Amino acid sequence: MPEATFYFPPDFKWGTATSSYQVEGNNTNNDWWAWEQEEGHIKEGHRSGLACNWWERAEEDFDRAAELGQNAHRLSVEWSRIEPEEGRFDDSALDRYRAMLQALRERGIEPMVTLHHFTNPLWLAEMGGWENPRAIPLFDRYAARVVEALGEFCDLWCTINEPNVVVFLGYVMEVFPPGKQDFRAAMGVGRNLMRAHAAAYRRIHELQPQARVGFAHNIRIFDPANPRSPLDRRVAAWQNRAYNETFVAAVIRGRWLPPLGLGWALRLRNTLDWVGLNYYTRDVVAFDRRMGHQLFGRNFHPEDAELMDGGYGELYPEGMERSLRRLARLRLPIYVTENGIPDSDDDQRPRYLITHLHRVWRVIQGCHPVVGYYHWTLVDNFEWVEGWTLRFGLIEIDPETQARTFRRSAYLYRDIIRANGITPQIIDEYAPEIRSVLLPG
Ligand code: IFM
Repeated sequence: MPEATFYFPPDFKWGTATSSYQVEGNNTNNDWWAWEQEEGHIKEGHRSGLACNWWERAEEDFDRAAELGQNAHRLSVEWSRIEPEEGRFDDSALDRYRAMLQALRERGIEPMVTLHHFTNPLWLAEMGGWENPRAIPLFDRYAARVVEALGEFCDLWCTINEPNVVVFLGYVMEVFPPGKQDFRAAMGVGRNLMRAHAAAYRRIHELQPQARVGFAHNIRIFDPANPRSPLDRRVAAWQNRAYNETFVAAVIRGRWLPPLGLGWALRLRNTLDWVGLNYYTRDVVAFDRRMGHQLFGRNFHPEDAELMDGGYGELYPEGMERSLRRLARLRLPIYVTENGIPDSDDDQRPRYLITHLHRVWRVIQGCHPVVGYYHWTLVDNFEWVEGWTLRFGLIEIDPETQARTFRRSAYLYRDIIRANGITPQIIDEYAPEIRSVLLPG
């Protein structure tokens, strides 16, 4: 009897994801550039600099994506380029993005455009960023300009990337700008981001009725360190609610759930056409009364966990399935808008890719509509506070010379896309050590 192939639906989208700041280079007019210049913020004093030089040469990497058979790409546009000063829009920046989207289309790659991926124009940061409710109408106006300019090439929009990450890393953990530890401000920022999402959702549909609009939600699994401890269970459940559930509840049910807020948010209700999952890893959580800013949870990795480079997290494919099954309850199309691993020598990535995609496949077998997968990422790029120390790319880059080298995983992803599934031959060639797990008997 022939061995099973894990086939994906015929119209499945296979892509990679990137963000403007991480790949374009010289994005000098935003809060992240300012943050980078301050000592101690970025590991080893690294700088984004020219990044992957996409502002000049994105098309060359689009060629590489096409060569690998990808039919989708998620990129973001940079607010600080498009609106360099409040109210002044730069048509030449929009033209560059039009050229990029056209280039993707010409290569048979469908673009998904993210409007906000972590960075804020300096002028917005100076007026208090997302703590200031004025950010909402300003984002709405910016979204309108982008859709008017780029709508000819794109109708798949992601309003905001990982609002929960913006909130927790910027306003609780002090590692993203503005580097605060202020829970009250954090929750205000979270509400404003979700209000901005809803405003943009409506605006985009007004301008482009056929548009499909969603946001990219980072889900992290939080499991109690000791499942028999009621306190560990309680803090894990709280972190889960705060991080994973409240943002989605606002835009699906039109409700603020604590700690994000309390009461109705009716204007926000039903403002998703699809939901995006960014899944990477899980934490185990133990109650610790000293960790008030983390809802009294101390987060760590299980002792026997296999870790990714730089302690980025546990390699935990089951979390992909658990996250997708949670989102499936929303009864909306799901894109895996990000999933990937920092692995500079590419010794874990093949296994990571196959096991995570196998989990996606399992969820699709349950008739849940996962419609696409965007691997993070196409080429190594500037990894925020980790600088260039973490390498997530299917393609390796030397940021000094800009030289590219395909990693083995790039060919693995190409072969999966070609087969539109995971075949026994692919497993044998790229990760024979997991054959007995995926193909028992
Ligand atoms: O590089 C980031 C991306 O910008 C947002 N999601 C997680 C990725 C890897 O850390």
